[in-house]
Amino acid sequence: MATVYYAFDAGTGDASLVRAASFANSEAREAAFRAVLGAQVSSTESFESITIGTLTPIALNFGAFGTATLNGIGFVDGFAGGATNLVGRYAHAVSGGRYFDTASLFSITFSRTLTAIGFYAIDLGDFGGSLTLEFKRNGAQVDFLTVPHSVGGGGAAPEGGSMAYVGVTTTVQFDEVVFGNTLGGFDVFGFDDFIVGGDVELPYADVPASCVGLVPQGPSQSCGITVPVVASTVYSIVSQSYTGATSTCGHSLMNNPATGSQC
Ligand SMILES: [Ca+2]
Ligand SMILES: [Ca+2]
Repeated sequence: MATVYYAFDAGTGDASLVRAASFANSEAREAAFRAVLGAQVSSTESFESITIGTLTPIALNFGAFGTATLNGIGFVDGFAGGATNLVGRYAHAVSGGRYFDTASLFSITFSRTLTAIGFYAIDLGDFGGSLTLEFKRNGAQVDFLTVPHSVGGGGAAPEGGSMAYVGVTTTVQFDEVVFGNTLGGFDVFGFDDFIVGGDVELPYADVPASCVGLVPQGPSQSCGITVPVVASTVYSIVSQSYTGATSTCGHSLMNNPATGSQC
């Protein structure tokens, strides 16, 4: 199950030279999403260090939350000083101004498991397309949702050139997100300022597939295993308090990380 944090700022139309008049709604929702994540949030991948024109696969950096690879259709574009690409897409930040521009399907594969992702999305739905998010773990779908943005036509405002914030938390860990477009090749989207986060990473062995979805995956709980939240990417288990519902995992808990999960 996923929880979506969404907000929208109207655009000025696809043919406009300027960005949305305000990002206030989107930025307020980002702040609210970050408040939910607390300390479990990565650094921001803003695309500002990636050369304009770079095609996929594109390497992304999420600091303490690992790396990722962006595959599929699209490229990094950029316009300084708050300008647009003249058809309604642009970066979130004024300084720098780089973002990912895509007309179709793409995916981000992460180096670790996560339970949260957030990003700015530009120019959604102005030609009738809807953004979908498929969450995967080890190649299998664990969640799917259609982002609840408005859908218009013809590139006009308010959808044309709009800015939206989309934050999602999931109750099941994922290691890949597939970004779909119901009118791929026709309605083009822009993306910027990705963050990821959520549940702490388990050491050495991940949560076994038999545990996925059985208990909530909260900031301090994974399949009934309580692990500490530390700055390093290496964790050690300090307690083994089983707090999950009755499941096939029973009360059998992860043992020494060196020997893997016994759940
Ligand atoms: Ca950017
Ligand atoms: Ca569009």
